[in-house]
Amino acid sequence: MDSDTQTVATDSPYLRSDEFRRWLAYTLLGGFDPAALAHEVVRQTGEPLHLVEAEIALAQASPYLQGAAPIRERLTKTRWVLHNRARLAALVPDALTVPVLDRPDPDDVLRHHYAAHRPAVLRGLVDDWAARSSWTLDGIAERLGDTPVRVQWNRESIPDYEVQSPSLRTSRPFSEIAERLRNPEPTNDFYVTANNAEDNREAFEPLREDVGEIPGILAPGSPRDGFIWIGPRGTVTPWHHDLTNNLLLQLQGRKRVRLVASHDTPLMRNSQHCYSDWTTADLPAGPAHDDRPAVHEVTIGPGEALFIPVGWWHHVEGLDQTIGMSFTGFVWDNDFYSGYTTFGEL
Ligand SMILES: O=C(O)CCC(=O)C(=O)O
Repeated sequence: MDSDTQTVATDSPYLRSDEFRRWLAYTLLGGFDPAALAHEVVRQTGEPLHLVEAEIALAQASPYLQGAAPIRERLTKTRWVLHNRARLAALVPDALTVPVLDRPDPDDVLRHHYAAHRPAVLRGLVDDWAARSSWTLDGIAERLGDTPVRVQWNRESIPDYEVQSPSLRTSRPFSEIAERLRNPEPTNDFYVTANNAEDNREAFEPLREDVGEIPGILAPGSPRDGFIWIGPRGTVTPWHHDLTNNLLLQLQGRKRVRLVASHDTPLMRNSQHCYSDWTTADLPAGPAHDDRPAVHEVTIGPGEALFIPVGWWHHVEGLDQTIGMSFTGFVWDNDFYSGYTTFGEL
């Protein structure tokens, strides 16, 4: 280790600041060309070129940065592996079609979707459930009356309502929620979501007797513990991925779901936990282009369930007033949560 290079100081307090040095390390490790970087820093800060070049040389000579280089190389290699998967998946003409399976054999679901890590729409799984006919807005309103229900409220007041969802959580008598739901105007301002599930366990208990089983796919008894989703036309659940495999079931109304394969995670602008910085308009359905991943699109209606593989990105829009459930209690290994550690900034 050369101690001289570590102690060289430039004459610019800004270039010597921790903030600039953190940014410089991040940018150099990201693979930015050092010469181009020097000119960019001069352009943005007005600092003299020779001082900027000296600071960049100091960073490049730093054993701290050199020690991090293999991590960058491993990341680059992982991205290469994932990009190859994306190119191979795009080779077939129906690459963006989400298959629809009618009353599927659980073994086919396991073989071709769960273990194969590919989404599918599953039909005919819940035809015998009482909830198929009893979970209408009027039916639920009658049973719940004024029972307080946890709901995401005032979502339209902040752009990152999903990330900030704990701060938007409130309780309202179900009768008040039902009244808002009866207004046909589309809105994303309120939504009973899985985030409210724990708080709503007792409130929704009377409804659960109408929930049946999905034999061979969900563990016996587990559907009753599923998450309940109730929202107006116009809800938008922004791009994110789950930490488990998930089955999203519609009982009333349609949802349009866009999906991006987990192998395209490097393109998902994932700067925090499971969220993406892409907006609704940024990623319409279609093949990959420029820095955008291939986007699948499917609409699910009453009685249909979408299997969303763990780590697959999804974006969900309520095309109608919707009532549905989601489940994670599969009969197959679904504990991908306990190995997940990256809850913060990425
Ligand atoms: O139905 C929705 O609005 C979102 C469902 C979802 O994203 C999920 O279950 O992870």
